[in-house]
Amino acid sequence: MTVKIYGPTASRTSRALWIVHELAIPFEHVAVEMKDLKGADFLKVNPNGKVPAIDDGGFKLFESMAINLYLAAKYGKDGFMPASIEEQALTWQWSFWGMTEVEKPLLTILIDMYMTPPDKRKPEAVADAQKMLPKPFGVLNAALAGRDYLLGSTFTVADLNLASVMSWAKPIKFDLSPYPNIAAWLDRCLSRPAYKAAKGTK
Ligand SMILES: N[C@@H](CCC(=O)N[C@@H](CS)C(=O)NCC(=O)O)C(=O)O
Repeated sequence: MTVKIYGPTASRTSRALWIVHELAIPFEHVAVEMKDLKGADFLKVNPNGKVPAIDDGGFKLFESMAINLYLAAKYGKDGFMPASIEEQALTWQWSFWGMTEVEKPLLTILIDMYMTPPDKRKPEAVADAQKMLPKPFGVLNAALAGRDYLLGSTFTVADLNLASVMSWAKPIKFDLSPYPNIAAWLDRCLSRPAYKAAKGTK
């Protein structure tokens, strides 16, 4: 059985591509273009008209974090999805936290820097977004003190999900020097061969 992964690599689809490489899950990458997301064919896969979305043998799922938690629970091994309910809850915690506390400000800055013509940029929105990040980054930096990964010494789906969101700190050149634990953890996660393999897809 192959899992179909829908969406271009240069989108949140890279999160799902990372996990299928990480877990060596057989997959088919359907690099549907952004312009086709509201077409009837793709709306049958994800009625929201957004990527990523997957089809795992007829089971369809959207939302990047839900997709990765599902794939980890179904195909993970060696603790990639931790066994205890408490550690599983921590993977949900960090996945939701990434989406609710840091994704939006990081994306605001990224879009302004790379996807917005200079005359349409909004420096006030970027300044507001910059101000939103130190508080959650302080929380994450403290959580990573004395450990290599979010749950301890092993790379899990919690790290993959959160690092996939935090990876946007790189293209926006966010100064992580006040957060040395985050800087080291992010480099550790993003140097994984599976991350690089995922970024190399179309
Ligand atoms: N919360 C969703 C966000 C999905 C999303 O907005 N994806 C973007 C691409 S990165 C998209 O499909 N945009 C097209 C649109 O909003 O019309 C997730 O994490 O999967």
